[in-house]
Amino acid sequence: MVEQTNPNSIVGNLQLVFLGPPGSGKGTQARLLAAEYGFRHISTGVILRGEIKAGTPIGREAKKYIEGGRLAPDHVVRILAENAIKAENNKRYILDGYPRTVQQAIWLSEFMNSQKSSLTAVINFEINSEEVVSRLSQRRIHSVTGENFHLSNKPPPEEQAEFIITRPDDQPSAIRKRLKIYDQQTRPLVDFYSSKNLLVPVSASGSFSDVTAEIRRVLHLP
Ligand code: B4P
Repeated sequence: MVEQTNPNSIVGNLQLVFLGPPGSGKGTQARLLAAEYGFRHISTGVILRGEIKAGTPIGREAKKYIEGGRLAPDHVVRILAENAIKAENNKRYILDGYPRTVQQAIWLSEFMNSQKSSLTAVINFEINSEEVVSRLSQRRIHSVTGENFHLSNKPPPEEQAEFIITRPDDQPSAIRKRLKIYDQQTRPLVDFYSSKNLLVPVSASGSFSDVTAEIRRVLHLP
């Protein structure tokens, strides 16, 4: 739990990482909290998909990794993440899905030091693999707005059916690969941030509002 006496002061200073397996709801919760508290949502997944859509050299390099369920190369994501953080000018933001490797975490720490800034907390989304597989296999995306849906928990609107797609990395073989990669490359960050006293666990297996309430509680958000 993050120790703060004045809940309003922390809203002004939040610099968070959302860590967790694919499909644990990092993006969903980041969007909800950003809308409510007005801090910026920096998702490397969203940025990478934007580069792929725009057909940039970075997007062309990242595409073959992401769509097959692998992580984009560290050096590619580093540039995108640091540019996005710099644009925020040390204000409040959530890093959703960055870092995802120990190398990225070391770079992030060096970068934040160079900006005279530091992380407030790393929210660790705890959830079991069965729940994650069920969520990802039911995730659908609006191909124009990028909005996320879930076939049972947040069904896409029927009148928009022609725009609703399944992400290439949400195919069953890619989901299995992403979970394996999470265990090998991202889970070590739990110990990394725990040893720095930054890790704040939350149970991510409840409903949308349960998870939001728990994040609010651990961060003492009003
Ligand atoms: P991301 O776009 O970050 O997405 P994600 O990890 O798949 O999902 P997230 O945890 O945000 O789950 P969501 O809210 O959507 O990454 C995609 C890919 O980009 C990565 O695999 C990687 O290849 C690449 N990438 C990104 N960052 C990188 C980095 N730093 N380094 C290298 N590569 C990188 O929720 C999932 C589903 O569950 C949705 O359908 C949602 O509606 C549903 N859901 C959410 N919360 C729920 C709840 N409480 N109850 C029921 N359903 C819920």
